[in-house]
Amino acid sequence: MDKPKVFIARKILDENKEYLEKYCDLETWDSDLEITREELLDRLSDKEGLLTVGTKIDEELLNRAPKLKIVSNISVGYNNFDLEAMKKRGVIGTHTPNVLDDTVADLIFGLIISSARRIPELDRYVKNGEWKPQEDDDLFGVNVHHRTLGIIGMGRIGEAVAKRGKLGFDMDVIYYNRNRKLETENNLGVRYCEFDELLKTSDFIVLMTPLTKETRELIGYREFDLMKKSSIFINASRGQTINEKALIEALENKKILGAGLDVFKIEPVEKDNPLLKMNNVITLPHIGSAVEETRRDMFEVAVRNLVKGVQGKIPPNVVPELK
Ligand code: 8YV
Repeated sequence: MDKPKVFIARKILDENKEYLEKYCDLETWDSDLEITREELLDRLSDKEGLLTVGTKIDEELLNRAPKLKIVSNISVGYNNFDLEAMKKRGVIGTHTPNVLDDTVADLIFGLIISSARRIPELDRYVKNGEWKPQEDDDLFGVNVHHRTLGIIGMGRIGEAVAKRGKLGFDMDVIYYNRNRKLETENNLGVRYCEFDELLKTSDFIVLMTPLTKETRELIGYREFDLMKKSSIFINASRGQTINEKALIEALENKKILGAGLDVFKIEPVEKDNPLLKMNNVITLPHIGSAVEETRRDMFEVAVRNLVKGVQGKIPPNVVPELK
């Protein structure tokens, strides 16, 4: 019997290819340059499976891929899926949860500590030959330990951040989520808090909600206005969960103390984005899960999902809305 045809829209590891070749007829995109939309649509005309990151899976793509059974995302986020369109066609969508939780939580803590203690800014001084005297209180930071950490979106990654804050840094951890997480509250001693109250009382606000219709620009002018002037805002979810203009305005007008960002409205971030000029903003190129062993795990989960999907079986990590 012919093996099912699949398209791999980005570079994967040799071990992934070896695994996939056992079960699938493989076509791969091996260039470092991202595949163009048109090229991708052409390649999908006879494919049953697609392995990708961030590709928009919408009506247009589905129309051009009549045999498609599964799209396997190499990411935990799946805001690239038009869930309604996929549901209508019976196309499965999978993601890579769990394996990156601690890795992303580590990065978020990195952003918290480096914003609070101004590590990148001070690093630049030292490397530029300027040894700022320790008495220069213009360069003092703020404490992380024993401060209030507010987490918006208490999923698996949110919990991993809460654990670090509570157990590692004796922080008072509060959270806001669509539904309460009583087990986490009991296990970790974190407190549920209404949205506005969290914004008003947190020293560090971590946004860790998936991007959906409901969370698009969840944090805007009103929300930044509610935050303390001394607060630091961290976003490692998706750039569109905030109104970026409102963040820029809040920073320019000193409505908040600083920000740590791994994600932007437009990625790669535009060169003239004012955030890039601000010393009190740490900017990273969307590297929350970018650790070799974590990426290897994500790839492995994603290729296994793909194979199950093209075999007509139910893959382990179908996204909840398409189950
Ligand atoms: C990216 C992420 O997938 O998993 C997610 O949702 O945002 C990241 O892990 C990764 O950066 C690959 O581009």
